[in-house]
Amino acid sequence: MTQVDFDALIVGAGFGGIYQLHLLLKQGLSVKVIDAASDVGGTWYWNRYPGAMSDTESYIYRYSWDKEDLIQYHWKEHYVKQPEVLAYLEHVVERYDMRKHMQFNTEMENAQYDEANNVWVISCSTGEKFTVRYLITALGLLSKTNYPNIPGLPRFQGEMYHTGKWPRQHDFKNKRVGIIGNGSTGVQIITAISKEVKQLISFQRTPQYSVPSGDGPVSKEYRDSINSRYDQIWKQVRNSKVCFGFEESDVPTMSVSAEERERIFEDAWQRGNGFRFMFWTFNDISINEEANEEACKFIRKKIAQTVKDPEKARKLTPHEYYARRPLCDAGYYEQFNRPNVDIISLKENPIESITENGIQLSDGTHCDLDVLIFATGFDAVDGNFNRIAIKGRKGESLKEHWAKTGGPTTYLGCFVPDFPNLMMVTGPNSPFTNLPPTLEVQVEFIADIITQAEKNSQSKLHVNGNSNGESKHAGPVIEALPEAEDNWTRLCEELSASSLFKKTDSWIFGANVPGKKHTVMFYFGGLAEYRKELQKIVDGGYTGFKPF
Ligand code: FAD
Ligand code: NA7
Repeated sequence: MTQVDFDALIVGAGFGGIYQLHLLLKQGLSVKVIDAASDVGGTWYWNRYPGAMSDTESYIYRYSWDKEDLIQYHWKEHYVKQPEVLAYLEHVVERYDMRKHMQFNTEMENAQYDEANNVWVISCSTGEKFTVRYLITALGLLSKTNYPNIPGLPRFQGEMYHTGKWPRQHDFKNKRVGIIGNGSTGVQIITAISKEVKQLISFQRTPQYSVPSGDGPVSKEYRDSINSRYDQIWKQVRNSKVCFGFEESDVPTMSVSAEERERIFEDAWQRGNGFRFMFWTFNDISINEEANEEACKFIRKKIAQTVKDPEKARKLTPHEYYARRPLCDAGYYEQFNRPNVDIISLKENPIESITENGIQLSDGTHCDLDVLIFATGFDAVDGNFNRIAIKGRKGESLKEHWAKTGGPTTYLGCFVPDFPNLMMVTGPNSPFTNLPPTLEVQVEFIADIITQAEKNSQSKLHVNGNSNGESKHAGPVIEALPEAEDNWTRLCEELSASSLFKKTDSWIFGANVPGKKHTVMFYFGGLAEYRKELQKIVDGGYTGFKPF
């Protein structure tokens, strides 16, 4: 049997990689985690921009598996801010003494499956090579930054930042700041820095719908009440669709009177949270055009009521479907009432070029800037897989495999045929939800399938071991069948067919990066249904996999 450095290599030290390490260590495997970052945290290591925070409520933006820690580890407000999430993940790593299994500043550059020996050989930016039996990627679906290709960009002499690669320090006082991008990140950073900068210009390509987050301090009574109900809470979350801690509505928008609709939307607006507004109010906002327009009209009315300058309000008002990841904010539209905050509609007045000291617009206006911030998002979901070469059974890379299948296809979001013993946490076509609960389900499934395969392998070893006690068997091979990948892809396509998300250009369908194929990249069936699918597979003796 080939000598291995570790049983498993996990790539990525965010929410997914940390939990995967915890479980595999518990199973007695030797495991190493590597990350390109210089410390743990993943998303919350890289995204240190002002205003960075979760848009899932604090009490469920965390792990569910350590009840004592859940109850004892404090959270102050309804939403956890970036420093708190980072501190939480660091705390979990310390609590379970996991750091000694982690190596930072180490990027996986390529990985090659060695079929003869049934091992993966991974080459890293440090020059190191690791030979392992299992390769588990927890690369993050929002971690490869997307920079716009705007003429003149390298000429800019001021400070330049991407929100997804934010430095530890910045100082924007008395500076003129331009921000390109107004998705979740743009909305957060604009809301956070408007009051401290000399001037802020939002360069907006497509206006989006945002609702209040409902953030604020939590009382001791509220926390105690959550703590006393955690078992119920996680049960509800795992049996829901989007896992945001509320019961999703089963009421169609147009089945109630106009007054009742208004009351329900207003209630959701007052409670706060984007997912609540989209999925708790009615059951068809994301799939029915008429229902969607009702939600749009409500939010447009709120924008008109909030933004005093009619010209700014006009530019901020969206007219497309309300069908992107639903945004929420702590006073985004209000910022445009400040005299130092302005907005340019790039559809009306496109950027001609970036200059040494600002942005030149097509109408001849030059915006002088000291700081330029790109809140332009990520090459999401498959971006991190495509930039490195992960080569499977036939020496074919994932990128090549996906070029053949027509998109980033997987079985269950975790497995790909011809890539034995490669497992992905939140790979393409994973559930579209609040992520920690989904990450946990996938991490547990991966840990379980490895345990089962190891057990099977031990019994085979018992039967086949030779007289020297050496194995003729090179360890288990966990590999999805091509038809399982096809069926999963078809299911994901069917589930997204009626979604207005599909008709709207955003990262969710790969439509935010020029040249990237617009294709299904998520399972829209919800976590409850996803868990049922997994259970069926286990009950069937791991259907969809080659026997192992
Ligand atoms: P990540 O946290 O992205 O970690 C992946 C790690 O892999 C990174 O540290 C990266 O450096 C490393 N890596 C990637 N490629 C390589 C390589 N080749 N070699 C070595 N290391 C590599 N989700 C929610 O559910 N709710 C929210 O409220 C929410 N808010 C968010 C806010 C922001 C600003 C962002 C960007 C994302 C947010 N998300 C949210 C999504 C968030 O990414 C997930 O919730 C979660 O943090 C993902 O954890 P992960 O472990 O899968 O990946
Ligand atoms: P998003 O949601 O992809 O938003 C990116 C924003 O950047 C969006 O407003 C884009 O406009 C804009 N953008 C991108 N490229 C350009 C160019 N070339 N010119 C002008 N504007 C551009 O990324 P976020 O980081 O905000 O959020 C991603 C997820 O991370 C989010 O859902 C949370 O889960 C955390 P567009 O709309 O494409 O016209």
